[in-house]
Amino acid sequence: GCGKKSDAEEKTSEQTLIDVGFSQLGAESDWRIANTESIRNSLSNENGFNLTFDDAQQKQDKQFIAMRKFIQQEKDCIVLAPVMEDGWDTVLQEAKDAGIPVIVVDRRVNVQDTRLVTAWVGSDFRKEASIACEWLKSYTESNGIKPEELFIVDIQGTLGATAQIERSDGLKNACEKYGWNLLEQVPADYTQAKAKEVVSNLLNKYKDMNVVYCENDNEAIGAIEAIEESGRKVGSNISAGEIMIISFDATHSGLKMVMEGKIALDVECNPLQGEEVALLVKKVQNSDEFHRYTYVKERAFSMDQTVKTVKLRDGDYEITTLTEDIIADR
Ligand code: GZL
Ligand code: ZN
Repeated sequence: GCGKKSDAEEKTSEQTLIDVGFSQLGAESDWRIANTESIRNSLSNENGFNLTFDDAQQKQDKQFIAMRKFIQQEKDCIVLAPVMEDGWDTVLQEAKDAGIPVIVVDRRVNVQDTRLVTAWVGSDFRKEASIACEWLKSYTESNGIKPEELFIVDIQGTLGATAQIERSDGLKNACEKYGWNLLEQVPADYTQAKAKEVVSNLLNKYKDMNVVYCENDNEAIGAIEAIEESGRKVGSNISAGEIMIISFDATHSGLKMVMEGKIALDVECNPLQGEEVALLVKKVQNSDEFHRYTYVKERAFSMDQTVKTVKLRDGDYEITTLTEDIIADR
């Protein structure tokens, strides 16, 4: 009834909280922090959940420990944000044997038996890479830059993560297809510090490097620091000797750099998966029909006016010109 809940009602409403264990891979980037916040806010008590959170500091072994703890605690459901694709078969089989559904978010897992994963919510990283590479192709054509004049370095994310595999492959394939020079692909674990160190080394090694493809914004910030400290300029005017930065995530700090013309293109990777995850957990819990795979929406931002749309397999893709209010609400 309305008004004050009776003790009995209070009791049952306590019992009906869905008991969820969330194994988050780490806190390595702004994207990750936003992802954690989104999921924790959505899987709240008032939304009907009792959430146990674990941060594995980017170590897969710590994720295994967390998963086994959740299995031992007989959680109703486990949410897993896997640090890399491989190695999950055993612990996911243990969860299945315990009758606990596992919902994977963000990156994917590479398992023999796909039934070990009840559902997945995340981004289409391959599409993100093709948006970036098709934009670069259009940009060079619109600005009279020959393909063989591009000398690209790839600052990779955590090796083995779906985002890394697919963003790196997308670039590699585009370089082969369009005749761009791919100088080197170097891992930097999605962190600013590692990217700064890696790009400093690459600057000494390759005088002709003119495009830095960063697999997230934290790496882009580190790359910009290294480039500016070496006396070079970042920007879009490759012919004038500027080094072009392409990045992913479109975090607040990344978009500020786009606004300042320091990042030429930033492809969004939407971390706000909390609502989708909460919906999925409830549908799985109530045996309602649900989507096995859910892709979150993403855009791409640039201040450059020469490329408004790019052609992708599934049709034209609009490049969003960045404005202050878009940045404000990040
Ligand atoms: C992508 C996610 C990546 C982000 C990085 O969905 O896995 O991990 O691009 C984050 O910022 O560290
Ligand atoms: Zn459907």
